[in-house]
Formats: sequence, structure tokens, C-alpha cells
Amino acid sequence: MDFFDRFAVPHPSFLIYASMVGIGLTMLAIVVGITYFKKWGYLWREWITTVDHKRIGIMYLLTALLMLFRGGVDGIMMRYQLSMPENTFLDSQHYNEVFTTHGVVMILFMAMPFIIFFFNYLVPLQIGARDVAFPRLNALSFWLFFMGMGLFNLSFIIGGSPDAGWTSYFPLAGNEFSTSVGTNYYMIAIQIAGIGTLMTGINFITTILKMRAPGMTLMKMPMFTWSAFIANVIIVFAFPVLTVLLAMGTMDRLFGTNFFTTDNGGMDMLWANLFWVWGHPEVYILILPAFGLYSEIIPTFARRNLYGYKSMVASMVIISVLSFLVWAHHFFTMGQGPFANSIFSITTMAIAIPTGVKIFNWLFTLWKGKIEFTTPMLYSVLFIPLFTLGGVTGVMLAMSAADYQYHNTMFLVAHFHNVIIPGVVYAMLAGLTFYWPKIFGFMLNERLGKWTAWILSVGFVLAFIPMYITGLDGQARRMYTYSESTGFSLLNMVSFVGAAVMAIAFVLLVYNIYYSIRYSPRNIGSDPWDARSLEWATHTPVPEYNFAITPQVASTQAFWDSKKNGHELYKGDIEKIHMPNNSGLPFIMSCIFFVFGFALVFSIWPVVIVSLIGILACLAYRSFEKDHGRYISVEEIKETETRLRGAKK
Ligand code: HEM
Ligand SMILES: [Cu+2]
Repeated sequence: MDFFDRFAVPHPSFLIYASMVGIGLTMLAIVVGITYFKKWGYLWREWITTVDHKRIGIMYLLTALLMLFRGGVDGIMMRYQLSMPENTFLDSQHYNEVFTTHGVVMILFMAMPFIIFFFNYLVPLQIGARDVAFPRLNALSFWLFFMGMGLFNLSFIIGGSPDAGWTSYFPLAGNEFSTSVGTNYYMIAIQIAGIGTLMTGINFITTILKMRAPGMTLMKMPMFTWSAFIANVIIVFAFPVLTVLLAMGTMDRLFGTNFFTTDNGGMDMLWANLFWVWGHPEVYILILPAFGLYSEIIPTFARRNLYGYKSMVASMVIISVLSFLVWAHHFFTMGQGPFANSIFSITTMAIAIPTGVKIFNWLFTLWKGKIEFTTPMLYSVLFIPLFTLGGVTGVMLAMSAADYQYHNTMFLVAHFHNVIIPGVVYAMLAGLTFYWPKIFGFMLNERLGKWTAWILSVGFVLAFIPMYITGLDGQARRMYTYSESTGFSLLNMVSFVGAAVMAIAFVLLVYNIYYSIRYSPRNIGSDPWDARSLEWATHTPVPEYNFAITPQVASTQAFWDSKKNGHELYKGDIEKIHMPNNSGLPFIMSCIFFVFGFALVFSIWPVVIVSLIGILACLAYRSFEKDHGRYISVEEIKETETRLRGAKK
């Protein structure tokens, strides 16, 4: 029976069992639903085997929304636990698991796929391309990412969740203190997802360098594409560190090596260092595309050119370099001495300069603009002051001497939520609202959208500003409870109320989607916001080949010029278009990766070996496969174009 004992959840509670039943029933309902409506064939042909960047993008989006829900429930549970002193809703072990999965899910399985959704959907359209450079690799990226996500979430049901924090510091994450298989899941699931992300990086760098429309020099690229380019360069430099780090951690846990142990020559702080060598650039991988989205939205609704294009690009390049030079600010208290701390203090504070440049560029774009307060614009305008507050507290944390006071307190938790939520989450919601009509052919309701933005902001301020105060007062992070005598009760209750208000905002978002699907007018044309860059120059819905004729570009906002200044976008005639074929291989290979990962988590060696052979077989098959894609004929393109033009206003 020993073998099966390991699959049981080590710290069961009613909550865990109840959610297991809930998840089980939902999965069952989905399977029954798909079978009942006979949609398996459709799913396989149109989605699972697709190599179309737009569909892959939408699948990233769905994953991100699902994980936003999972991570959000974790967040609310923590805030409820802390809302009263000596609360017994979660015990210490369960609280450890919840803050660990919350952090991992939000950063790696929610924010990452959300920005990769934007890369996928927008970059090829913005640069006037037919698809990404390696469409099939793109599908493999998605499915590896998806399987990694699935494996990570499985820990909750089989074997137990990781509990060493999303940073998984050793020795806490070693076998001695992290006894369940939870941390194995962490190491292996993130590894699989990370390989997918690394390939995304390679794919998009190539796409942006090689597939731009004629006339679009680097300095004429839309700002979101610039941000995507730089973020993907960071991915390619940072993710290999994560890959190696996780491999070493896996070896320590499964094979008894001593990279991070405290005895036999291991070095626990080596983990912390390498983790943040990846981890700090990672936060810039998230925030730069968010900046890119704001740089698309603000000019559109201020009805002006983006102010300071060149300085926007330069500041992002500088940020990307600096982001690799600041990692030690996460452990000023490690004991590396005042000299090293001073260097890292200075590099960290230096990041505020290019970031400040961007803030001023957005402000100058707004200055004298004819501002129209649509929902995406509202998010962007709320972002500027709220994010600046997060940046300023970041500079406070960057002062290494003062950090001895802030470190590991709620002050830190307040800081990073203050940058991540108004920075990344607002950008995602703004971008989603902005691009929704392009993707789905109808607008989200503006009234509901604005309510969501305001309620979210009220909730955000209530939930996170009090943590600055309790943090300075000494409330430690990652603590499952506190005593009444600390005086933290009131502010923690306010935080909980704020978190609940944020939850209301997310419910309202879901309602808005439902409402708009039912009532929003169709036939809104392909350019409902009167926007500026190429993604708006093609039809809605976007045909699979994106542009019937490759557009000609002469400025940073080719589409605007074609509308207002007589620039001719489409020269020449329609010709047949070469497109890649669908393939089931990325999905199948990723499924085998999933089995491989699961077997590794539980050290079931025969299965590990067989699945490894399966993965190699897939690679070999692909190497010898002859698949030259297919052509869409001129007649077919003309037919599609006439049909879609009918959808215009
Ligand atoms: C509904 C909104 C949210 C609430 C109420 C919330 C709440 C919390 C709390 C209370 C903690 C501290 C756990 C502790 O150290 O005791 C935490 C940690 C964290 N949160 Fe959130 N959060 C929210 C949204 C987000 C979002 C959107 C992200 C990222 C995109 C995020 C990323 C993180 C990370 C990385 C940690 C650190 C986890 C760790 O220390 O291991 N959170 N959150
Ligand atoms: Cu950092």
C-alpha cells in the first residue's frame, strides 16, 4: 500500500476535499458537455492542433483567466485568515501552501500567459506578418506551458501542494523541511512550463527581427512590439538560469546531490541568488509589455502621437540591462557586507530613472490631448499615480540599510502588489478591453467596464495600503496569524474588505463578458476606437492569413497615416498565400511531458524512462516528417475579403 499512500494529500482538510469535489464535478461537466454537443472533433481540428498565432493566443488568455480565478481564491483565503487575530480558518501548514501556490500561480500561470496572449495575438498583426516565425514551435510552447500549469495544479489533488513559498528558498525547500512531494511538483511543473516560455522568447525575437512589413524599420515599430521584443530578449537571457536552477533543485530533492543543502559543501544562498538572477528580470518581463500596452492605449485616446518615442525605446533597453544587475536587493540581509549592498542599492535606484522617463512621456502625451475616458483609458490614467506609489516604495526598499527594517514584512507585500496590480493587472484588463472588439467582433460594455475599474481601484487601495502601515509596525509576511495585542487587527480587517471589493470587481468583469456576449451590438467595423497601428487595419474577425496584401509602412503609425494623411497601405495585387499545416504533435508531445513530469514527481522510474523515450520519439518523428504547408488560393482570399468587408460599417 506504501506506493499508493504517497498519492494521498498529506494535510487534508474539509476545504481541500470540498474543492476537489468541486473541481471533479466541473471537469466531468465539461467532458459531458463536449461529448453531448459532439464538439471533440471540432476541438481537435480547430484548437488543439492549431498553429495559428491568434488561436494560440486565445488559449493563453483562457488559461490566464482560469488561473486568475484560482490565484484570486488563494488570495482571498489568506486575507480572510488574517482579517482577525488568532483566526483558525487556515492552519499554519495550509497557509504555507496557500501563499506558495498563490504566488506561483499569479506570477507564472496567470500574468505570464496573459502577456504571452498579447504577444501572440498582437505582435504578428502589429508588424503586418502572417504568423510568428515558427508556428509549430509556438503550439509546442503553449502546450508545454499548459501541461506545466496542469501538473502544478494537480499537486493540490494528488500528493500535496508545495509549501516553501513561491521563491522556494533552501534549506526550507529541501527534503528535510519540505517532506511532501509538493516541492517536487514546483521544480518539475515550472521546468516544463519554463521550457515552453523559453521557446516563446526565441520565436518572438525571430518574428520581430525577420518578419516586419516592408518599410517598418526597427524605429518605426509600434511601442507594444518594442516592449514585446525587449521582454523576449530578457526571457532568452533569464529563463536558462531558471532551467538550470530547477534542474539542480530537482537533483537535490530526488538524487541526493548537495547544491543547496547546508551540509556537505552545499550553499543554501546559492539558490536565493540564482532564483533572483532569473526572478528580478522576470518582473520586467511582465511589466515592460504592460508599459507597451499603455503606450498603445494612451495615444489612441489622447488623440496624439506618443510623446518621446526614442526615449521610450531607450529607457526600455536600459531597464532590460539594469534588471540583470539588481538581484541581490532581495536579500540585503544575507550578510554580503556593506560594499556589495551599496552597489546593489545604487543599481536598483537607477532603475527608477528610465521608469520615471516613461511616466513623464505618458504625462506629456496626455498634456494638451483631447482625452476620451474610455475604459482602457481609465485604467491607464489610474495606473500612473498608483504605479508611481509602488515605484516610490520600491526606492524605499532599495536603501539597503533601511531594508533591514522592511525585509520580510507586509511592507514588501504591499510594495510588490502595488507595482504588479496597477502595473500589470490593470494593463491586462485595459488591453483586454481595448483589443476585445478586434478579437471577438463586439465591444465590452463601457459602463460596466468603468465600474469595474473604479471598484477594483477602491478595493486595491483598501487591500494593500494598510499593509504598508502594519509592515512598518512589524507584521511579518508569510505568518498565518498574530495576536490581538499587536494591534494589527483593524488594518487587517480593512485589507480583507478591500480584497472582497476586488473580488466584486472581478465578478463584474465576468458579468460584463456575459452581458456583452448577449447584448453588445455586432457589426462595429474593424476600427471601433479610431486607433493608430496596423492591427486595426485588417478585418474583424481577423482572417487566418491576417492581411490579404502585406501592408507598406512609412511611420510609427502606418494605419493612422493611411486614414488621415493619405498614406497608401496596400500596394499590388492579391497573391496566393503560403500557410503552415495544423499538427497534433505539439499536443501529444506535451502530454508525454506531463506523464514524464508526474512520474518524476513520484520517482516512478519505469514510467520516467518510457515517457522520455516517447519524447525523443516525437522529436525524431518531427525531424523526418515532410510537411511543406499549404497555399490559400487567390479566389479563396478574394471570397473571404468580400465576405468580411460586408461586416464593416
Ligand atoms: C485579489 C488580489 C490579491 C490579494 C488579496 C493578494 C494577497 C496576498 C497576500 C496576503 C500575500 C502574502 C502572503 C504572506 O506572505 O503571508 C500575497 C503574496 C503574494 N502575491 Fe498576492 N494577492 C492578490 C493579487 C496578486 C496578484 C495579481 C499577483 C501577481 C500577478 C500576486 C502575487 C503575489 C506574490 C508573488 C506573493 C508572494 C508569495 C510568497 O511570498 O511566496 N498577488 N498576496
Ligand atoms: Cu527585484
